[in-house]
Parts: sequence; structure tokens; C-alpha cells
Amino acid sequence: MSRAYYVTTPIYYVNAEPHIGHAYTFCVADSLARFHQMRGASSWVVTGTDEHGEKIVEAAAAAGLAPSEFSDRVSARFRAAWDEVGLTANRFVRTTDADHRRNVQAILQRVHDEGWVELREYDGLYCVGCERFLTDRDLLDGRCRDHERVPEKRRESNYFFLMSRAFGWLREHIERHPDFIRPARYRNETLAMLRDESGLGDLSISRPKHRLAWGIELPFDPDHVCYVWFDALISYLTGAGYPDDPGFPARWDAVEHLIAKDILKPHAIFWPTMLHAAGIAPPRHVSVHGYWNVEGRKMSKSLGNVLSPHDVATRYGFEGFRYATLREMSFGLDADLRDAALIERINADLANNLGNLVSRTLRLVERLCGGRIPEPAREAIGSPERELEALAAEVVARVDALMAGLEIHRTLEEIFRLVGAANRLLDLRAPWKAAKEPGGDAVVRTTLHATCEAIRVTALLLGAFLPAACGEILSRVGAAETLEAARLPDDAAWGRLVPGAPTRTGDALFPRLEARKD
Ligand code: ME8
Repeated sequence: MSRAYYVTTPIYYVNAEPHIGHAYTFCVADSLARFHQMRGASSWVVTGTDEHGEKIVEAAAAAGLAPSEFSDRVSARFRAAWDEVGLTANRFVRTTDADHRRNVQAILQRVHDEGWVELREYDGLYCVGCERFLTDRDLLDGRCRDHERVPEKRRESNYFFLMSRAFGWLREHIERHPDFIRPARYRNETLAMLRDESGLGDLSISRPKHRLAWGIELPFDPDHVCYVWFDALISYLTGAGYPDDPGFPARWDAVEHLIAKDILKPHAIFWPTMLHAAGIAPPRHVSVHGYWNVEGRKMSKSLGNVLSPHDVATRYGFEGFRYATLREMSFGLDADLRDAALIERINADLANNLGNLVSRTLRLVERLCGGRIPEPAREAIGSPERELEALAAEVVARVDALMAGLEIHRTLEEIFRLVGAANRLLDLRAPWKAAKEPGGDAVVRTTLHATCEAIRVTALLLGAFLPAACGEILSRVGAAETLEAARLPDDAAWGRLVPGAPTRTGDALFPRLEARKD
């Protein structure tokens, strides 16, 4: 069996409509899955919806629906949004799915039986937005820092997961595995949380049913339901086929959780300690990206600046959006989504640079070489052609190294060095002029062969990020391989195009976009 690669997005709360923050994480997951698949792994992608908890009960009540009906409706909207823009998962987990419920109960029972659970009286301030009791550091002027709402004072019996017992183990695990939580700033942030345990303590994992009935019942006490985060995190096991899918062990061994920084604590502290208590290995990577703001402001319903995947697909084309956001966000840091910057990025890189390279090369091949990949002429291969070939090999190797460190924006930058160099070769050799000169045919054939190779290698390297466009480019340039079947790095070796293979011109791959007038 081939090596596995398993990547997850968070499972999204159904109290909000799908927006570009959710879509960005999915685009990263989809790109990583495609990249690893091209590197020979068998990729597995999981997303889903997080449907239990008070927050959902509140949202359902506001919509005048029962929580189950409300969740069905919004969960379907997430699915439809992903279908519309071509993002697919191997499993879409709903926390209301029967197999997930069974897994949550099995893990609860296991940690309970192993002595990790204790019933305690809890007295504290609860934020429904966070779905947890707050500590002093979570408060600013008496309000939750994240949700800006005044928390409720609550006193109730809760079961606690004795998470703090595993903090020593967790600290050591993080120290021994420098790329467990990445980029490093989030690893450091996690270690800082662990140093100051007063902000952490143990984790309340139940809610009395008289307060909240919408949840998974504790197998050892039917008067309580499971806390929504304990339930939601287990979706990552459900999505991988836990416990008995034959693919589960290999997937779990190679799991990468993609999240934004807002949910670092549950993923870097709750989840590994929960797994530890249940006797399951921690995830290989928790990879954390920053937050998108829109035109300098936090996205929020009240500001009316929440963009849906549909909105951006209409404005930029979904692949244009996907490329521009992956290129503009330095993975791990916050970024500002500005319409003017996205338009500029798409026009400069995709329309002017790549689109132009493909269209002028293939039009020249059609006009000067009868629409077939030309045979290069040995005597016409000079140092510019050799440099382009060497650059292609260098970029292939650099892409591997950059992707291993999750430097997606730099990976894309690197690939475009090749595109720029191919355009420069075309300008330098000017085959349209050479064709008119005696003996110019060798220059025409050699130059166009080289730019076609550069286009093919670019399409392979970029294929994980822009799958539809690159699939089309490969087919137009007469490549023998499809994107789905291609393997890196082997297929990206220079010289795989077969002279005589038919090429095809077509509509603009990336039409230029107009900036807004206002
Ligand atoms: O937290 N910029 O779900 P959620 C970038 N159900 N990414 C953003 C973003 C933004 N402005 N806004 C949202 C939950 N995201 C839990 C998760 S997992 C077991 C349970 C993305 O619907 C980003 O991935 O609030 C972030 O971590 C996630 O949506 C939060 O989604």
C-alpha cells in the first residue's frame, strides 16, 4: 500500500454561513493533498460541520428551527458551497453522524475507565461564544476578549477531563518534535500556555442535560451531554475511519490538522492530551495559519463584509481567488484581503505572466510548427536555453523544500521565476523574427521547444494549487501525462515532451480583471 497523507480542515460551526476564511483553509488542505498525491502518497481530505452545543441551539432558536433541522440546513449549505467551487473531501463529517457519535462515546468511556475523568462542582464565568468557562486572562473589562460579550455566571456539576496530568508529557512531546506545531510562533505560544498552567487547568467536558440537551450523551452518565469541543475534535478520528477502517492506521500516522490561530488551544493542548489519555498517537502536524481581514477590518456580519465562496468565485474566478490568497498570505501571519491587491496579483501573475507565456508560445507553435511540439536543433541550444533547463531543475527541488516547511507563498513565488525566465527567453530569441531569417528555423524550433517544456514543468508544479487551469495547460501543450496521473519530481524532468505531439490554442486561460471604479 502506498504511503498515506491525511489532511483536515476544522469542522465548521453551523451558526455561520460558509465564508472565505473557511474556504481559505480548505484551499490550503486541497493544495497540500494534491501536492502529496503527486509526490506518490495516497491523500485523504476531511472537512465537515460542528453541530452540537449551546451556540448552535441559540442560532437555531433565532432562526425559529429545531437544532437538528437547523443543522441539516446549514450543513447542506457548506456542502453546496464546496461543491460549487470544486473543493472535494473524501469524507464530510457531521458531528450528528451515527459513526461519529459512537466514536465520541467510545473515547469518553475509554478515558473514564482509565481514570482521567472526575465529577466536580464548577463555579465560574461561561462564554457561549467560546463554549467554555473563561479565566481572568480571557476577560477585558468584564467581557470575553474574543466575543465581546459579558459571560454568564454559572454553577453546575461538570465532569472534568484531567488534562493537566498530561502537560509534562505534552511539553516533552512538543520539544522533541519541532514540527508538531508549526510555524514556530504557535509552537512557542503553546509552550508559553503550558508554562503558565494557571490559565489552563483541567477541562470541563460535560454539560448537564437540563441546561443543554443538544449533544452526545455521556456513556457513563445519561444526565449529561458531551462538551462540544471534546466531541468536535474526535471528528478527525471519525473522518479517518476510526476505529476499524483498514486505512485508518496509515492515515493517522500521517495526519496534518490545518487550522487558523483562533483555535490553537483546543488543537495544541486539548486534543493531544485527549488522544494521549485514550492511548492514541498525537497528530503529526498542527499547522496554523493567520487570519484574513477584509479591507483592513475584521470580517463580521455587522460590518456586512463577510464574503462567501460564491462571491469571490464570481469576482475573481475561484482559481484566481485561490491562487491570489495562497500567494498573498504568508502562512502563519494575518493578511488583509484587498480587492485591488487580488486583482493586481491575478493580472500580473496569471494573466500577464503565465497566461501570456502559454498563449503566445502555443500560437507561435501553431503558426510556425504546424501545431506540433517541435524537435529542438542541437546546434541552436545556447546558454539561455541551458539556463532555463537548469532553472527548471532548481525550481523543482526548491518547491519540495519549501513545501516541506509549508511555505506556500514562497513556493508560488519560486514557480513564477520559471515562468518569468521562459517569457524572457521568448523575447530574447524572438522566434517570430527568426522565422523570417534564413536558417532561422533551428532557432524557432529550439526556442519553442524550450518554452513548451517550461510551460509543462510549470503546470506540473502549479497543478496542486491551480488544478483546473493546469490540467488544461498540460493538455494544450501536448503533455503525455494528465495532472491526476503525474508524479513529482520524475515527470517534471526536462525533456519529456514528445516532438510531434499536437498542441492546442484556446480561450484566454486567465482573462484580465478590471479594478473597481470607486
Ligand atoms: O472553530 N481568516 O469552527 P469555525 C482565516 N467548529 N481563516 C478563518 C477566518 C478568517 N477570518 N475565519 C474562519 C470552529 N476561518 C470549530 C472547529 S475543529 C475540531 C472545530 C477558518 O466555524 C479557520 O480555519 O469558527 C478557523 O480556524 C476556522 O475557520 C474556524 O471555524
